[in-house]
Amino acid sequence: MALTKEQFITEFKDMALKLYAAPIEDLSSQQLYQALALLTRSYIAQPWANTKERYDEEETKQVFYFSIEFLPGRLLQSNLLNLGILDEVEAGLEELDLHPQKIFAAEADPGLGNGGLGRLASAFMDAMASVGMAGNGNGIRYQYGLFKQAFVNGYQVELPDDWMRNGFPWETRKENRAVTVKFGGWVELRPSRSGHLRVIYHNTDDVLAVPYDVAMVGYHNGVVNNLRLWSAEAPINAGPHFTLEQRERINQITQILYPDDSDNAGKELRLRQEYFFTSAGIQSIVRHYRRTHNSMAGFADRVAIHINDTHPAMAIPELMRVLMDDEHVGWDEAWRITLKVMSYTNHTLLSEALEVWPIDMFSGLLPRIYQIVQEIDRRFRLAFVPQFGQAMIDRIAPLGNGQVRMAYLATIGSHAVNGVAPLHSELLKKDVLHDLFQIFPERFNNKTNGITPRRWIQIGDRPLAHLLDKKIGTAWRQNPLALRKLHDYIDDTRFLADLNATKAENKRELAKYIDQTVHVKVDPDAIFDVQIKRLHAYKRQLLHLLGILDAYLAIKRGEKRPKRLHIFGAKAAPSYVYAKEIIKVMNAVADMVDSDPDVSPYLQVVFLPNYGVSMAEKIIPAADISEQISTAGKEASGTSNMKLMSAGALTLATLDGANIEIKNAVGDDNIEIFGLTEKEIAGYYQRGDYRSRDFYEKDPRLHAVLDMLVNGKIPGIETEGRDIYNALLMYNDEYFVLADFESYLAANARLDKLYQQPELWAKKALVNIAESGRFSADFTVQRYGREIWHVVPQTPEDDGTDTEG
Ligand code: 9GP
Repeated sequence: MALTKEQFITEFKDMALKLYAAPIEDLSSQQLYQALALLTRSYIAQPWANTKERYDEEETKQVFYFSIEFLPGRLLQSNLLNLGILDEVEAGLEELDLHPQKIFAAEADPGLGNGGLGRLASAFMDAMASVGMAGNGNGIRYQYGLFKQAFVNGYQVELPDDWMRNGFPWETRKENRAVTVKFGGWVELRPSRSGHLRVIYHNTDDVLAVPYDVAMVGYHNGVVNNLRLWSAEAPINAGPHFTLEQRERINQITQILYPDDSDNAGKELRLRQEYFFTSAGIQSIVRHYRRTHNSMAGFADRVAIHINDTHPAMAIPELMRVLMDDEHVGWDEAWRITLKVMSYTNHTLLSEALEVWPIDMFSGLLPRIYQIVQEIDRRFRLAFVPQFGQAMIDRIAPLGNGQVRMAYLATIGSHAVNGVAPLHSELLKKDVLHDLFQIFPERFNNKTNGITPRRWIQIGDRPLAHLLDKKIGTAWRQNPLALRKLHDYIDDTRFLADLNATKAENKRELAKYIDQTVHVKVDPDAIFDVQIKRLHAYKRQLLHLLGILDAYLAIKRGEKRPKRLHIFGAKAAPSYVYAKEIIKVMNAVADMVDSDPDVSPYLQVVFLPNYGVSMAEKIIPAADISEQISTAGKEASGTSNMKLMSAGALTLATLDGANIEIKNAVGDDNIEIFGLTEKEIAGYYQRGDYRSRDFYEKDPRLHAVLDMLVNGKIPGIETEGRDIYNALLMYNDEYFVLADFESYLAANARLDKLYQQPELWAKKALVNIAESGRFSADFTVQRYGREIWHVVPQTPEDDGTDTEG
């Protein structure tokens, strides 16, 4: 859109006055943010309405991305960027003597997601709008995010993430689009006079699902898509017998992301959440469709629904329910439509993340849905037992072992099933969904994850963005494949020095931020070695920690090394004791290193609390090394690996997830690979001959490091150190940390050496930036669009460079 600086200044002052009846000089950063957000919304309103109208008029096929998490990050800057008015707005604010970055920082990160899964969903929202695809999100409007992480005495403490405290100016409440979601009670099936089955519900607990819509603005293309978030409310005519307790139970549904599910009540609440947003989404999609169509026959030509991980897998029986019970479509036709509409992405091979529900709970809470799942199960068995045998079908039918198995249900009810990196997609076929692959081989495919360089470079890394503009022009901002032009400058000494200078500038900025947030002074000349992701044993923050302890001992012995600053950001799930123990030990090691004058000139460790999208925007541009060190075969894809690469960090990686594609993209010389391969690990499993103790016995460095966990050298970790020591030695190190220790150290030593040659380092950084464009989510969603959703993407065109296989 077009907006001059002067126009902006007038409109902004006007908006601030209308909102606060005060001149801008008197407003706080939060108030300025609110005024600016509302003004920005007013710019979005018309293209938002136009986009909707166009989709309806042209009967565009629409994608609905169902996800229990979205992690959009702050929206103000990104909306201004995508509208094409960021520069004008910043110039205007500066002219008013205001600090744009201070105002942007007043925005709370939406607490609607927690990790890679949610961030990917939001990257897809941004990408779909930006390539002109009609893509909508469907999720939950959580009052509270997962939790706000603080450290007390080195321990993780979980505080409420009251992210909506100051309101969420980007949302629009649409009570005229509310729907009712039914729980519990019982159903009666009665033939009606017209021959249809009448489904009569008795004694249900009804919940009103009220949608809040958030605009998803496309980059410089006038497209604005919709993210619909559902909030649970008491029914309007709840009647005199509606108790406070009932009201409370309803409020709970959308109160918090991932409520504690360590007991049955918590589990049931999660099931309620899942059905709630899935049912509300399906009902609203069908209702919208039916406004302009008098039958459901063409539904699958106009609608694609994507199941992001299994949380929304109930979309399958729910669509069947609506088609049959409300629209009176027969089973066969309803199933044909459902299969054509639904597609499913699996995001993990970890068994604990493959959801199952106890049948008692499921059938009690969702009696009609359970009947439909039973019928899906019955027909599945009938169709495939003759060819594949009872034993195999028993293993993979939707119902089995007293459970509803959501990954199997999702696979059976979708026409496409994908993993998120080639290795992961292969392992799905080989392992977790192997039997289903035998039956439906044509459904399985890979769609490697992607990221949005708009947020990570254009917004997050402005020094780099400006340098790129100067050297290769601005085409990369529209089409990130244009970053490849950087290869032409691989021998341009001046440019390589400039690249190093932007990194140095970003490191100084991060050093300031670290000082402000945790009051630790770090040396901006150190190597910034970054590991930012959820804390999980398979991601092996512990291996990184053992490496730090080894460096500590080496420096104590008098070895000289280039100074390294290890930066961690990670939340542990509140009930994940082992992960929390690792956090405690990390914090203890950070203190120990910091207070040792022999060591602190060469080594520093900082664990930044409450890692999230906004913090990532600060850390990533400053990273020299990106640690992607999961046990091979365990990380489905990863996306921080892609973001860090695009900032020119060198990846220190195992051959896992999308690391493999990064390696293929940059070549062996521009990435540091170490560790066991997935095949080698599978070999250990098959033979059953992994003995972690052998590594401990034969490697004196490892021995010394592990002993530190229990010999009192690290203060305050008696219990935690012992538990970790035992997990590694007595319980045989489930994630092969000890097996990979030696090669991890060797890879680190190579990086230390390389850092002594700044120009060579910069060349490798350059190759990483140049090749990062292929990981743009714009291309990822175009592949989904072409191959799964069958919608036609518009701009900009993928050049066919495929990262798959
Ligand atoms: O653990 C995966 C991560 O590897 C992947 O990048 C991300 C997005 O596909 O999904 C994560 N999975 C989950 O968060 C839960 O399945």
